[in-house]
Amino acid sequence: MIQTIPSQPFEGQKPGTSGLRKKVRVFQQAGYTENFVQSVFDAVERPAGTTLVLGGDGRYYNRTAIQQAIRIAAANGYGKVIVGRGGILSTPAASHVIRKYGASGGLILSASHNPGGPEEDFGIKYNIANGGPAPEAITEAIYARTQTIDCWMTVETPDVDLDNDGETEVAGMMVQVIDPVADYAELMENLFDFPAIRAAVEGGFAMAFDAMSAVTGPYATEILEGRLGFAAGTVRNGTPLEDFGGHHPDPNLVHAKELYDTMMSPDAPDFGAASDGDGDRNLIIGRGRFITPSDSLAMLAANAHLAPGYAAGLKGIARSMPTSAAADRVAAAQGIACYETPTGWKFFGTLLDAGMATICGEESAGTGSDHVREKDGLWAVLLWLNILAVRKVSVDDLAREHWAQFGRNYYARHDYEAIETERADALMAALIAALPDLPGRAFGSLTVAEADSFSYTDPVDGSVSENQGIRVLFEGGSRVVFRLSGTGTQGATLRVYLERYEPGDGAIDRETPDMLAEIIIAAESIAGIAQHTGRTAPDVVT
Ligand code: VG1
Ligand code: CO
Repeated sequence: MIQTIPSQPFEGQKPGTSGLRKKVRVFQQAGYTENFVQSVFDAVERPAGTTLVLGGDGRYYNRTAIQQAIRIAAANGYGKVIVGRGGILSTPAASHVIRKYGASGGLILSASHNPGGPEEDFGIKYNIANGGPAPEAITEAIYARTQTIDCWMTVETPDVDLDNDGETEVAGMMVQVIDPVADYAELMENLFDFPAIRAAVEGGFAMAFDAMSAVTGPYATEILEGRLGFAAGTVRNGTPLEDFGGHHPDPNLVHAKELYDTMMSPDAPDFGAASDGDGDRNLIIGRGRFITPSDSLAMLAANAHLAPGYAAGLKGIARSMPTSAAADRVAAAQGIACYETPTGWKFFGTLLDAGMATICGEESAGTGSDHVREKDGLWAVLLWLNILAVRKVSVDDLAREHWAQFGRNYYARHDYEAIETERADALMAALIAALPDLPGRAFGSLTVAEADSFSYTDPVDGSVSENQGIRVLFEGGSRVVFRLSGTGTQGATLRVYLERYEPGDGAIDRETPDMLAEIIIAAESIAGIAQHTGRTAPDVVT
């Protein structure tokens, strides 16, 4: 019954910041997806007869890859596969399902905010038994296996019906199709004060949620409209589409512009939010007030105790290095630790498992807590709703009060996309070479205090991750960070992260571009972006 199919390694099956991401056409090559899935099963820890969770963001190729993975799992001795109906599981929901049902891990099929469709992107990510992304030691082992693999195993069986809940046997393995929303919705109801939010809604509080034709649609519709009583139509673009309607399911001011325009208009609802392809990112916009993800992390941390799930307070906060230091000030005020990790959710797992951090966040619109081991878009939205319902203030007032208390970290990220890889590498190499000479140099009124290549030693397991981005810290707390993206599928993407701190009694009510103008000029002088890449302006500013 089990078939062993001879194969040869494919180049480049190296997981990046968040799994293996390539063009659909690449995954469609004969044996490509199978090689990678087999390599995962060869490399990871999985007792015989264990359970695998399987689901994705519904993008093009999701169903094909799921049927392949089911057959390969059956041939490799899994006892059970739990799969979301329709092949759907948001990333945070998959993390929860892994934890709740004691699976040894899960395959999440997603390229997150990258566009979908036959000519666009697909991705596969493995999460371990704690529900979180595989740490680097495991992704390295998977990659090593892809370089030596010479066969993969499968079983011959018809496709499993993914559209009806229930159990099917596949070559001695059980496949259970579950409601992708139910477990997750129950978890949210346990963490947040749903009655308080419902009361606010009854009192006229209104919101707009853009699901961006991606995986969060069914979750948001059930929770926001179904359980919290928001008006029908609150969730826009709520049906997951294989190509996300031709858009990038990236909840930022560029790709969620319609929502932004709604929120800046005179008849805006009280609250606006969006999430990404796989449901782990969030965008928060109040009426007339955009909240940067870094600020959102800080504001949520400062107010989390208002939600029942966090009433006992926070054990610690963790943020990725390029995320602004706004959360650090909240941690200091609460007398708890703030950890600075490399980019990517996998670095939060040990801190969450060890009970050292409760809330984590990234500047890229990822926020989450120890309720799962992934960032969680709807969770962030619900925590905001809970806080607003209890405090009965507008987003704008909450933000102003926060800045007056803690000061404001003006922040923006400039992305230069699809640069030729050699040019991007040359830019980074030149930056690294220039590091020793930077301290003491002046750029306009800014003087460099310190400059380094960020290296992280995990405080729990001692593992070291080097070359995680170039930091240039100026006197007075302003900063610029340069790093190359690890999620793109075309050339290189240079990310330039800009930050300036103003104390609470300073200029906290200015426009971000004005406040960052000098740092932007300094970043160009330091990195020679135009000279190296030929680009004089970023493609995306978030
Ligand atoms: C980006 C973000 C990072 C995030 C990662 C995965 O990585 O910067 O913060 O964790 O995407 O998020 P990079 O290497 O391209 O900068 V998701 O929602 O795409 O899974
Ligand atoms: Co995502």
